[in-house]
Amino acid sequence: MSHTDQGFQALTHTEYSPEEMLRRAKAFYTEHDARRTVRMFSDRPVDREVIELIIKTASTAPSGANKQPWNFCVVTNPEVKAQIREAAEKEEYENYHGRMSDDWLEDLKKFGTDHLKEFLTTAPYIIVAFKQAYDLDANGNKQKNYYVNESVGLACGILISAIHNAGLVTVTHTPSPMNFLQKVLERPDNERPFLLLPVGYPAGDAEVPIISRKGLEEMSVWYK
Ligand code: IYR
Repeated sequence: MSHTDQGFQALTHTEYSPEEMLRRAKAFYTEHDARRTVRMFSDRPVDREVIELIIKTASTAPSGANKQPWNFCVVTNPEVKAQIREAAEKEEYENYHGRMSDDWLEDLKKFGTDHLKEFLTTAPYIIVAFKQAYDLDANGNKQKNYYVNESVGLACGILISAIHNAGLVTVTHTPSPMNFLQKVLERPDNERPFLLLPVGYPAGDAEVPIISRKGLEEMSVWYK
């Protein structure tokens, strides 16, 4: 984004034949339907360039007034990962032992989750998405951003697709509360942690829960 961005230019657009459109839509769906949230990671290294491209892909998301109110912090340092794991597990212990309702714990049973977050030290990368409630202009004045949660949520969705497209896996981890990430990663006051995503290869023996996705009739309504 540049402050000199202005004016209009002709749209660059690719149109497909109806057959090609259908083929592409099916292929895209099939690819996305194969994505699974994974909590068991391998420590196999992943090229930094792939992670850079995944983040650049996420940053193509639409955002309120094109403010792009996100910042992706990439952690590879084992000591920092260990620090994040220790703080996250401390919060999660409290969540699983009193802060979460019985209904919530019941809903999570089938995922086999607990307060232990080994993936935070095993995965080669941790990406922490921060949202920027405002920017500071050259004079240090606050410039408010718009639809920040929606914008960063969209960017994270595209991030997850890009991770899957590269043949890597992730889990959307939201240690709660997660303000410790602001301190550990030394982020400025206009940034708040939004989502934490470990990224890497799945463990060779990784398992995932047996779950299903809602069908079209369950999750869409078509008006006449
Ligand atoms: N944040 C906790 C609990 C948790 C909550 C939901 I909603 C999930 O879908 C999965 C886990 C944790 O990460 O374990």
